Amino acid sequence: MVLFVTSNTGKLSEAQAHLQPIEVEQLKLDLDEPRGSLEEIAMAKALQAYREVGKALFVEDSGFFIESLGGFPGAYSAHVLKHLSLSDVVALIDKKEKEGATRAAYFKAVVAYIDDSGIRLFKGRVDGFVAKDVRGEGGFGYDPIFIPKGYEETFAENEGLKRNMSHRYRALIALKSFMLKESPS
Ligand code: ITT
Repeated sequence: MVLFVTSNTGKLSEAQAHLQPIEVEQLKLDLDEPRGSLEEIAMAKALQAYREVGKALFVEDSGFFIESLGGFPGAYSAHVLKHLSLSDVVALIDKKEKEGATRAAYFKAVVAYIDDSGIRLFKGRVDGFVAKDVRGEGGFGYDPIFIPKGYEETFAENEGLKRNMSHRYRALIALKSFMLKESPS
């Protein structure tokens, strides 16, 4: 069993699926979120959580990076969705496209795992585009406006597609193989 410190139920259910057969339990802690890169934020949160609970755990910091906005919202992704709707984001990217920019975007996840032997980072990324409209009911966050490269549906329209290629899947598969190597039983 491993603790996942998060308040995001979308992240939690994906982590429970990706880490099987390792059991994942949610732990809600009110952690400070420093400004910085996903790596810096994930490390700081993992250290703070470990100081509080003293048990093996991981945190995951992720974000949606839009090329024409210089990577924004990135580490501010959760915050931005509290103030803007997904259609606002699409409208902004439509405007940028008219000015000659691409619709390229990616998701990135950084998992920080910590136990008594230290802290380790595992990363994943998936590239694609900002959709022309908000589509689909599945997933969470920016899923209804993200189309992975080579496909036509958004992650929210096709959760099966998301399952095996997402940034979170890639980071957590790396964590899983590390954990199974550490304690194979
Ligand atoms: P915790 O910190 O409690 O884990 P959070 O949602 O605040 O939850 P982050 O600070 O890492 O987590 O913010 C990540 C945001 O990036 C998330 O809230 C979404 O808006 C977006 N995001 C990350 N992964 C995503 C995914 O798989 N699909 C859609 N949006 C995603």
